[in-house]
Amino acid sequence: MPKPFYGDESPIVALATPPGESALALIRSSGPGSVALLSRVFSRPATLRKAAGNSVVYGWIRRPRDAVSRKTGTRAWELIDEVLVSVYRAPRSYTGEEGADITCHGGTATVRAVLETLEAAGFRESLPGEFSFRAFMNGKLDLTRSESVMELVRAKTGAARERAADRLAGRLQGDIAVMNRRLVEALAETELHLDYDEEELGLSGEGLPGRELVEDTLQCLRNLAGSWPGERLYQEGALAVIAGRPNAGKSSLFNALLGEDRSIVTAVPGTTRDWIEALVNIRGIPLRLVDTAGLREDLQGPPPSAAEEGGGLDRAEEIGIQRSRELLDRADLVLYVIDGTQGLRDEDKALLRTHAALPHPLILLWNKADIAPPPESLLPEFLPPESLPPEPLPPEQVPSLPLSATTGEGLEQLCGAIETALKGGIPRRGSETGLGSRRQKELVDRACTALEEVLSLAGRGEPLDLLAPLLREAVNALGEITGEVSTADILEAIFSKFCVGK
Ligand SMILES: Nc1nc2c(ncn2[C@@H]2O[C@H](COP(=O)(O)OP(=O)(O)O)[C@@H](O)[C@H]2O)c(=O)[nH]1
Ligand SMILES: [Mg+2]
Repeated sequence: MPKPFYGDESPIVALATPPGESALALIRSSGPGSVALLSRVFSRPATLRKAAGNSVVYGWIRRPRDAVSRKTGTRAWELIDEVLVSVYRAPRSYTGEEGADITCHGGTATVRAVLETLEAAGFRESLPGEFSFRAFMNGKLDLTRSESVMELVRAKTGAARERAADRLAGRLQGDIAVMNRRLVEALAETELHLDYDEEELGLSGEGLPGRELVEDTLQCLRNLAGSWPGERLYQEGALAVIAGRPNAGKSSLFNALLGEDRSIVTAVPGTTRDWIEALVNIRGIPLRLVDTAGLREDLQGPPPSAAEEGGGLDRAEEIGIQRSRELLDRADLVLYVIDGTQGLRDEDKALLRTHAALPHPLILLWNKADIAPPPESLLPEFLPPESLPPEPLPPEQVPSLPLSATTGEGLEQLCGAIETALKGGIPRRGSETGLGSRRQKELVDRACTALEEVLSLAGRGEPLDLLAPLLREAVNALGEITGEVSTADILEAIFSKFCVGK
């Protein structure tokens, strides 16, 4: 069989629901002739073949028994599963092609048997994102909407879903189309002037035709580019590491934020030997929260040599601590827990100084506030200035909060502080459209750079034939965002990141 490729027209199938045990599973198929092909392994072939688009047909998936059993007179068909088939007729389907969704029972063996039957009948297993690829090729979705489909599949929080749904509804596509039209207009005017003598048209110096159009569009594009840090946060989430001395209450905080007892909490220092990660939703931001092994002061130096081993700490705890440090390097945010009953120890100061070298924001938590009231003012005497990170928040703004991981006091304030810390440098935005992928952001940047250059060259009175190619470059970048301008390898790179069945 030839290697399948995006863009061939063969009938394809894929399981669209997660594999495993479930009441029902959805297997989708698409491609010219796919309904007739399916009817070959369906208990009511004629009904299925005649079914109108957007209708549902009840029946069984079945497969022919082999020749030997046919001779022995047993039933010619083996029944595989009782199913409902939703029929689509071109162009009224997700892909724009004829197709059928098969709702079968969700057992692993059942799904496998149905898929095998369909493949034996002539369907081929789809490539990742191939359904969406076909939808794009058939003009059903532009690239921004195709990408938002995957965003919806991956959305971890309600806020992330809302943003993706906005893009699926075509809002970003619409905004890009408006900008594109303006630039094309500016380009057309520029090219028109190229065909004539500039003197004749009365142009001089800064005469970039459609200059205002270019300036307005550049401003809109800059706003759009500015949306990405925020959008990215909702899509990709952030990594927050809980750090602090052993017994400070890190695992208790982890559990409190999770709302369940995932991490072992004991009164013996060093219980959390490695690290534990969980995904929590903090004000709509998907936060990967990590509970680490305590970072002990006596371990601040290089790891002990083999000869020194066998001292106070066992190997497992050492490895855990090493991993904690690596995690801290990658963190977007550190929640530093101080044991209120012990106060700020030299060990804490040393650790805070280590964090000061890292660029991520820090939130200090005075834990066990229920039994150890926090000092009158946590700042400044509580926090030695040299222990504070210079970026991204100035020292006086490092949030420090009293907390009780066991009673839950201070947790709400902590969630607010996490949101503020992560959105620190991100401007607050209203209901404006936002970008949905890094790819889109890069193209918007490319368009901005080209337009900035157009304006700067025009300002210096450079001739129009130097400006026109730059305008065209911006138009092409916008066209690539929606997919109007695309090449096979760009498309393949985008859709191959999708999951199979989408
Ligand atoms: N009273 C009180 N005890 C706490 C609080 N947080 C943690 N603890 C206790 O402190 C001990 C150590 O907690 P744990 O979460 O295991 O600390 P870790 O070593 O930093 O992970 C346990 O006995 C907890 O019950 C708190 O807010 N108030
Ligand atoms: Mg712990």
